[in-house]
Amino acid sequence: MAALKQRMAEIVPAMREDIRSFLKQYGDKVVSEVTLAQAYGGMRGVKALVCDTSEVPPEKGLLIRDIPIGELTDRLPEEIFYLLCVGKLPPAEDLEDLKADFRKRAEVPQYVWDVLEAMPKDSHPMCMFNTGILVMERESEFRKAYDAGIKKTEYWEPTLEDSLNLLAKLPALGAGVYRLRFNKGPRIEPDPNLDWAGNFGHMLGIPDPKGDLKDLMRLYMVLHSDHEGGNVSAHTCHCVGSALSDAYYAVSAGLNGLAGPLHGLANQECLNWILMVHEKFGGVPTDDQLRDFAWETLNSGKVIPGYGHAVLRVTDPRFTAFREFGLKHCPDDPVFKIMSNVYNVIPDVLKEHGKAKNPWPNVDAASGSLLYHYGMKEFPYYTVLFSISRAMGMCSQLIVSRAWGEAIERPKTLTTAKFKAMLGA
Ligand code: AMX
Repeated sequence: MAALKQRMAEIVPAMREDIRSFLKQYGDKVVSEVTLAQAYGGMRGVKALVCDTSEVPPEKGLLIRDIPIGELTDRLPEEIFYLLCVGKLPPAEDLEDLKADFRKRAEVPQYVWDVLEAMPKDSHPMCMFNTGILVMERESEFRKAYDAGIKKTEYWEPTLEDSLNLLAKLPALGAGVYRLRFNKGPRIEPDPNLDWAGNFGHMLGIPDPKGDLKDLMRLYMVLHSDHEGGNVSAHTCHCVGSALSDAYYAVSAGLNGLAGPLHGLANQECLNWILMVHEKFGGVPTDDQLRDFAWETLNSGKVIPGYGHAVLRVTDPRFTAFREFGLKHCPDDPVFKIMSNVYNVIPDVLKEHGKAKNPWPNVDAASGSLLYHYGMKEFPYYTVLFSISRAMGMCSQLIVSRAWGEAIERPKTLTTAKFKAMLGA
């Protein structure tokens, strides 16, 4: 049995028992209350979902299984996926096993390319990427096992199998979409000596003489891997998965949410804003010019992209990690410089503006300028990068919730008339 599956098999019975007895003892305790504003306002802050893979304390930023993301920036995405699932970083032999396992499962079936090649040439890369995932649903081991009558306590096993099969293929699928959609020439074969994210960088086919782009892809995949369970993509994946739809259906559903401009698509807006600054000032502006341009943006009723967050109340540690990468590898790149200088100016502007609860940058403020520097200039593609990474979080959440036997989601809705009657309005 593969090492990751073996470790999961060792921890799942105790996890299931722990949650069962916790619920038995405390199941009727109140953990959250809901105001009318929350019911109409995206359920913001309502504590009504469980996610054990990661957590985002507002004053700290992302913790993966209690480890701050800033301490994981030198790790490989394979290590992060193992950590998300098992709760511990892998020992060297387990890591090698997982890397080999991903390599073994990496080939994307030809029928996927046939479908993608038949799509209209102006299809959005996210739609192509997601179509690729959905069309592979016929491979699902979970669906086969379910149809054959698998026991509930074993659901996590074919879910892990589906997750490994799916995740292993995402670098090739993502790189294939890039090359097909943006006319970059034929697909590039994987390099058997490279890791999962390094291979993705390789298969994109962007010149990378020093290997920096591969390092950026490793970092990118680590930083975006998971962000609790309540964001649109994770929650959607979870909700669809709770119906026992398999990982292909559930992850694809989650990624359809990631494609939205208020969620994963935001990163392309950030770079647009920086490039607007670059064009307007013919290069890197002074701090005073930046400040004036920020006020112009705000006074025209727009937001400063890349700043603010629904949960965080500090600088996103993922932003810090990207900025440090840029300071090390491309400190003189003008677009990176603007991005970096913006950080010196915008928080004070937003504080003075007085609306945003969080005046600090989020992860999306930094990533685009680095991708741009390395020659990936096709903005609509950026969310596909995010998707390849976030699929690790979605899959791990799905595996863990299947392992302890989560129920199908079914919150109660009321009509506005009923709410009014309830409150005597
Ligand atoms: N610039 C200007 N105004 C901002 C702002 C910003 N960067 N961030 C928040 N505000 C405003 C909001 O628009 C809101 O105004 P309103 O009362 O007139 O509607 C007010 O401040 C309060 O908002 P909030 O509670 O601080 O934020 P939120 O939880 O409603 O929204 C977010 C969070 C990220 C959507 C918002 O900060 C924003 O639009 N930021 C810019 C876009 C962005 O960076 N998106 C990436 C998010 C990360 C991700 O999911 N990928």
